[in-house]
Amino acid sequence: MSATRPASSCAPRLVALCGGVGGAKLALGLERAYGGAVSVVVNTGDDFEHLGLHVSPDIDTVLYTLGGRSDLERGWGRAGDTWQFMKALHELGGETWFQLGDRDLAMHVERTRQLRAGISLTEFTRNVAERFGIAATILPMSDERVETTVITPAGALSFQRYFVEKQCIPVVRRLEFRGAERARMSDAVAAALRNPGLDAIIVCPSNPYLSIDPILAVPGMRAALKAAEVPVIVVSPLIGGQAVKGPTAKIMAELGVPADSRALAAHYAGLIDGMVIDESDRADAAALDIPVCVAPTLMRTLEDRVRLARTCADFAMQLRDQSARAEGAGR
Ligand code: FO1
Repeated sequence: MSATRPASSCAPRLVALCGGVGGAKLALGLERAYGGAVSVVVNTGDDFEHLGLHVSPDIDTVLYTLGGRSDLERGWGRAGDTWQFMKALHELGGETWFQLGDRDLAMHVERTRQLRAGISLTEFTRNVAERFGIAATILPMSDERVETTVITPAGALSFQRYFVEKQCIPVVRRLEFRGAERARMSDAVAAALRNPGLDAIIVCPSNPYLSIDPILAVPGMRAALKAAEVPVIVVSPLIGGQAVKGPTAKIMAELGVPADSRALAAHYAGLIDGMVIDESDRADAAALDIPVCVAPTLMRTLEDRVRLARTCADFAMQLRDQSARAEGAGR
């Protein structure tokens, strides 16, 4: 980070990096707090072709969450969905391991149709966000396919086979982001990161290995985050050494990494300027050699989401001011 730019006087302009359920909660808080000043760069490494349809689970989780249409209980899919299609598919002996609700199905059918007609994933996502009345800009990390692949002792599993069909039970030896080397950061993501008015970048409390690393694997992404010259802060997905939901702690153990804030900071070393950790992990703060903000990070209610969003933005602005002062003093 360098502090060459003056702090903006209105809502801080933020870019958030986000995966599915956990990340979307903070993205919602950021959107409610700062509206159109927020751009959310979303992981598409979970995307896959299923039943002939292009499914983008993390994009949809963010769209449904920010668009007030998500099933809050499950965290994914649409609120009030019905399952007639799945029942009929089951009757026909079709593949039912991945559940597509009747309303959710409309998203996949329409996205597939538009992608085949030459509309980019970025454009499709922008149009849906507009129709859902979402103020924030929601950006797929790339318009090209990147396939998160889980390498287990029994071989390679595509992400959804690992996550949904095998329920994250296989041991993770390694993760591969197939196609990432050929993927291009979309122009919209590049523009959001190059925006001269950008104030901070926030890495949401998403799984670092499954949700954030695919974003960082897109060529040029790490360089663009650095070149933005704004504070980059990460919100730990761990609370008391455990993930609120999902396999973060399990994967860390399987990769031989302790499930704590220090290991997360080491994972993001060279990229982040500060970390937000939960109050229950307060003891970890002393072991971190980057600035730390200790705050309640469990997001049960909308108020929790907005409060954490404001805490993150305030912390990032503090880092920016400190860096400006240090630069001024060094002159
Ligand atoms: N998660 C499940 O655990 N089981 C499912 O059957 C399932 C279906 C599904 C359909 C559409 C969608 O957008 C998401 C869906 N998810 C399902 C969630 C998804 O696997 C995960 O949210 C992510 O990919 C991890 O972030």
